[in-house]
Amino acid sequence: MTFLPTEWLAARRRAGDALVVAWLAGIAGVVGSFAVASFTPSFVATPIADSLARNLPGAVITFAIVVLGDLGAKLNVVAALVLATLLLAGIALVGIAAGRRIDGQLAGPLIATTVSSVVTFVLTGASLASIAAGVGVGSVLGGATLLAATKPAASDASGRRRVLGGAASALAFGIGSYLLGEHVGSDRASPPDVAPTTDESVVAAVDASLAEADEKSLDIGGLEPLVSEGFYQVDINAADPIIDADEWSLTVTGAVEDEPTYSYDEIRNLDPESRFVTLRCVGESLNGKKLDNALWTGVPIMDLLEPAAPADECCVMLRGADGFYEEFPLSALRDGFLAYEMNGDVLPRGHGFPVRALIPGHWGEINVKWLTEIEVLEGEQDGYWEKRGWHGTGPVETVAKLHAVNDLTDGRVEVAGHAYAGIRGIKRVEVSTDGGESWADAELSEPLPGDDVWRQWRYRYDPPPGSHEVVVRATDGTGSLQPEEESDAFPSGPTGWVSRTIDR
Ligand SMILES: Nc1nc2c(c(=O)[nH]1)N[C@H]1C(S)=C(S)[C@@H](COP(=O)(O)O)O[C@H]1N2
Ligand SMILES: [Mo]
Repeated sequence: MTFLPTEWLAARRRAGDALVVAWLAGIAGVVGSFAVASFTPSFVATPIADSLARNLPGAVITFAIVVLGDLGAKLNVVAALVLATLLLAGIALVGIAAGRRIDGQLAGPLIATTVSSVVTFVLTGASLASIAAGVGVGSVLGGATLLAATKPAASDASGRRRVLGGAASALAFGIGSYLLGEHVGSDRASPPDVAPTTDESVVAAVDASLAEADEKSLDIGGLEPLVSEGFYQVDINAADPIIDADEWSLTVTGAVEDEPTYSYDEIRNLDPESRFVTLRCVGESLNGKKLDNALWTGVPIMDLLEPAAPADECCVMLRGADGFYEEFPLSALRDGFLAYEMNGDVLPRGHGFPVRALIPGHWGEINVKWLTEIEVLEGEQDGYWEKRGWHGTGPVETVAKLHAVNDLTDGRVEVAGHAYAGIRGIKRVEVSTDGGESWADAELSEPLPGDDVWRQWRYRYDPPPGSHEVVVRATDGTGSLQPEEESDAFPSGPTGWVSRTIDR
């Protein structure tokens, strides 16, 4: 080993200590923000995750969706957490450096607190959670400085104490802010502060429809009933947007004679109806679980569009409060629906509170949530996903999924799933238990009312000894058989027949 001057060694050690303390400060800042905001748009990592999702190249996003699936969304959040920590740690380093130049022990921590709070506020627009982030950063620096000061500077012990002080402050601060967040959660997401309709005829109709769905559901272990219990959620946001119904409005713009704006109350005062509508995401895998059904209450879109007197134009662009937008033919909008309730409850934040669009028969992506604008267009434009290479605005592909394989007490095997073909409807589902050599009709659940609703299918058989391949395929209401040719979700939705090898 070469000889190193002690001064140089000390400086290197000091720099190392500063990095550790800054890193701890960054973590404390993120923890403080999270403790107050929890996982909402007020949390410092949320806008970073959103910005990654919106700005990464389309190919990267498509890889994340098609190959990584839900893991992709998790990785996005992890990346955002690391970036948020780095950002606050960087500010802490600036604070440490400034503190060394300015007299007064707490100058550095104070600068770091202020800058971190301001930067976090600029990112999130949330005051309390931003202050918590700043105080997190500052208290670690402060703790490190104070404890280090109990030993002469430049001694080894001073450096150790600096790191120890930082770590202790980070821990104390984390616990403190968590407790604070429990009590003053003004930056936290609360469920929408509005009640579902009390209109007796609406409530009665909803109850009757839900009871009908319950009754028509085939009771199959491992298979969602006709009204999904856990409705999938897909959107470009790391945390659900929090929109105040009182401040929200929906405007019709573009190639229209008039540009009416509707408030939440105005929409809820129109004549409501309830409809079953099934949604399916174009980016899911062939036998994925991003296919669900609910009973939605709201109003036909044309009730709001007609007063605008749209020219008979080619298409519309729907825009959401999260910056999402999708374009599709005006003709598809004509049967569209605006929902503000889901299964008899106020529309949950994750599904678009206050109001979302439901466009029958098309892929999920044009069912814009947190809807704020309906723009009538004179020419075609690309939507959010089309700009990233997808073609997900058209009618859905026909699919029969296989989600349940159950052993019956009499030795038979029961296979079951859902089938969906948008507004074409499902006429028939067939099952093969010999890899596609021979086919038999599956039992279908009784159809629910509505133009765009899935069905359940079920088939029971005596399993041949050993391994066999079950294949399932649907025929839609027009008599067309589900296409056998396999294609990936990208760009226009998965196709093929679902098959599964079963060993008995
Ligand atoms: N505003 C907005 N609306 C949106 C999205 C979005 O990211 N932002 N995602 C779309 C996609 S890709 C799908 S599949 C459906 C899913 O609706 P859900 O989350 O209620 O199941 O919402 C659509 N509406
Ligand atoms: Mo989707």
